[in-house]
Amino acid sequence: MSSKRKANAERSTPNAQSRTQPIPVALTIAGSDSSAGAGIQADLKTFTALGVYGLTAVTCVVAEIPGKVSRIEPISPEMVREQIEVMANNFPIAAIKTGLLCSAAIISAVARAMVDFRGKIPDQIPLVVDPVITATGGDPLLQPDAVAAYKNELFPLATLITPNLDEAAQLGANEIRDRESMRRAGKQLENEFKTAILLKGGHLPGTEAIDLLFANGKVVEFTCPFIRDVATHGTGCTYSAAIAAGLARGLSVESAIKRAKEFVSNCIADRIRWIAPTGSNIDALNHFAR
Ligand code: PXL
Repeated sequence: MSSKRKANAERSTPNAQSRTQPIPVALTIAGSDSSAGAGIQADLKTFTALGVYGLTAVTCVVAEIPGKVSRIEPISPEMVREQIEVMANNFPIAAIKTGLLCSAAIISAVARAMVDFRGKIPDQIPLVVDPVITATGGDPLLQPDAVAAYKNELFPLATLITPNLDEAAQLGANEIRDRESMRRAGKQLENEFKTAILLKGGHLPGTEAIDLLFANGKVVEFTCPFIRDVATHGTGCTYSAAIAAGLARGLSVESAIKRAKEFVSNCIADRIRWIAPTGSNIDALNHFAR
């Protein structure tokens, strides 16, 4: 290019310089939520809000509104693997999260892809597993026989697993009624799955949303005021995506969780609300809350 044309090109693209700056990359392997409050849509909004470039491997498509799942269709395990393979071969992925994985066959495909593409340095590419089993409204999202595949194939590869209290129970934790039983259950899961566990206590009675991190035999508590009267569809997805974003930016697991919890609380506090034709509220987290 002549020096004059080069100078013109540079003038017409004033931020060409900044576009070449590296931005951390995170991959989400999750389902599509047509109402965009949870799933891959929540993950991408979270990554974007936190300054991370998000890649996706879609595992299933869910037709739903907050509180009511209408239909789920899985993507073939081969196609899930191919999405991961193409991304891993071309982008400098710095963190990975999984959300809704739908079936045992997809969990197995994801676990095999993790072994193949995370290579021999899994510590440098953290994997956050959000073991999505049931939608906030109570509809089942994961096929019942898939829990065993989680335990046997994916959990051994995870840096952090982020169950809520219902998911903890379905993964075999003893009954959780209060903070003490929550501590016992978290330790039990950490010992069984041999990796860090973030047990999310949002459903416990009380004025605070308490989460406990069990890692390396230690317990760390994260607390935020509980925000009432907001339908919190997609909170778990947003939380795990925000943790993955923090890890992609080089934060420790503990710091990533602390920032992610603040981020989710802001998204809830600044929620968006519409009135449906039935007259009921439809709430969505505001991922771009100030
Ligand atoms: O919030 C859990 C969840 C995760 N992933 C997808 C979903 C939902 C909830 O409905 O649709 C794709």
